[in-house]
Amino acid sequence: MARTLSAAEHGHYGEHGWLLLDDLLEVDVDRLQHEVDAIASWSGDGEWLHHHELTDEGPKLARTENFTPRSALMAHLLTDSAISEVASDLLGEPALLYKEKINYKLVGGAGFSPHQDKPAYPFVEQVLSVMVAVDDATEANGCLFVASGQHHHLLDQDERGCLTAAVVDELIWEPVELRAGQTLFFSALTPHRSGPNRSTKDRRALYPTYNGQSEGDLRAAYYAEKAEQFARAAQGDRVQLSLIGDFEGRPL
Ligand SMILES: O=C(O)CCC(=O)C(=O)O
Repeated sequence: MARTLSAAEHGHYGEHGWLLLDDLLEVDVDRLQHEVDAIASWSGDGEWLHHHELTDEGPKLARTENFTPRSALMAHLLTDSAISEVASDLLGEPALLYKEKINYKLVGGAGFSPHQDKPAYPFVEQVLSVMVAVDDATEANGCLFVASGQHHHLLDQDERGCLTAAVVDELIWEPVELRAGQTLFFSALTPHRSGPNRSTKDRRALYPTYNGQSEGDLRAAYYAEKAEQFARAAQGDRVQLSLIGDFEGRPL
């Protein structure tokens, strides 16, 4: 039977704009970690996208996207498991995978400026962001901080597509620490940010993004748009990972 949410879980999401669940991962954390290691090691030509950053310890992998076509395990976990069932329940209709990413945040990896995800997602109105912790995410290694109850509209953005300093100062930020294997669902309008990884262990996280079936299957259009925008983008002072400038990592 499909995993659906209780009234209390729906209530929490509706009030706060996020929901943390324990019991959705259908494989052992070791198996997930092993698959993330395998994806990180992919080289050569393929449709997947690796992005790197310069840390004080040298160049490191920051993100991989577009990996479900080549990973049966990830395709299962993100499109045909309790995670996508809960995404469907929250969207109120079958959830389709809009995009998928792994943020590695290896030791010394950079954080993300305060932002809402929605401006980074063209062609779509209702979007749900999800984080599956591959490693424990703590304040020391750069867990998310969220502003609860602020998921009803877009807030003022700066030229990077991140929240303005005035908005950031007004919001109340709370850390959301996750144990490896836990899943955090949050609205694409929920303001969030994260710090760098100042610990001695890597903090990897898997982020599927979903839209409702009524808006169509937009994954190919998203990756085509990303390729086009990246081909046109000039190198700046930050590594560009997405269609907004939220990542604070330095270019190689
Ligand atoms: O992984 C993190 O620390 C934050 C990620 C994030 O906010 C994003 O990718 O939009």
